[in-house]
Amino acid sequence: MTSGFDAAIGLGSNLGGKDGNIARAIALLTAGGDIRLVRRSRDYASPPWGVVEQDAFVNACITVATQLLPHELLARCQKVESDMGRVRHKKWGPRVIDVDILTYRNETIETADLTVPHPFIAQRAFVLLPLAEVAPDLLIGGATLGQLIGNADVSGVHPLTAPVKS
Ligand code: A4P
Ligand code: MG
Repeated sequence: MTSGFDAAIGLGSNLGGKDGNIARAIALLTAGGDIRLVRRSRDYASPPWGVVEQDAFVNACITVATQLLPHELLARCQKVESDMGRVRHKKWGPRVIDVDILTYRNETIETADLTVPHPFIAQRAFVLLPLAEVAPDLLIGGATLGQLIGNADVSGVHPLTAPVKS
């Protein structure tokens, strides 16, 4: 484990009870005991990125401690998505829940089904702002989250709730 956690995970929802979906996904992901929640960010409201003609998102990030290997963790993230009834229609389209691995220890992974760090972290304020709450010392491609936030378009991305004590 580095910095008190093994992986940072991003969650997003823009269908149904969005903040409830985020909370349920975190509960499902950590229910088995082999993925332990270290920190949870506030929920953030954010305008849709990529495919813009869709409803606004709620996003959050967590850090977890786990001995699962990266592909095992990916399988668990995808199981949460399918258990919550996610149907894949369209890339970057509406979803009940999206659970992405943002970082795994200090590893760089480039396989057909897993890219870590997640490729668009630097461009996505809806990832950078909650990630900075739970992993303030993280470096992405050598840059601090503060530097990346300084270069990102953070307009419209704002916290929904009071800080969650950890
Ligand atoms: N995959 C590769 N690397 C990873 C990783 N690090 N974590 C593969 C998780 N999955 C990873 O994902 C497609 C494939 O990516 C998976 O089969 C997995 O093997 P998907 O979840 O099926 O499809 P997707 O979500 O449409 O694509 P993707 O690339 O995950 O989309 P993103 O990048 O998550 O973007 N706007 C706002 N405001 N907030 C959002 O949360 N999300 C998206 C989706 C678009 N716009 C958004 C938001
Ligand atoms: Mg995804």
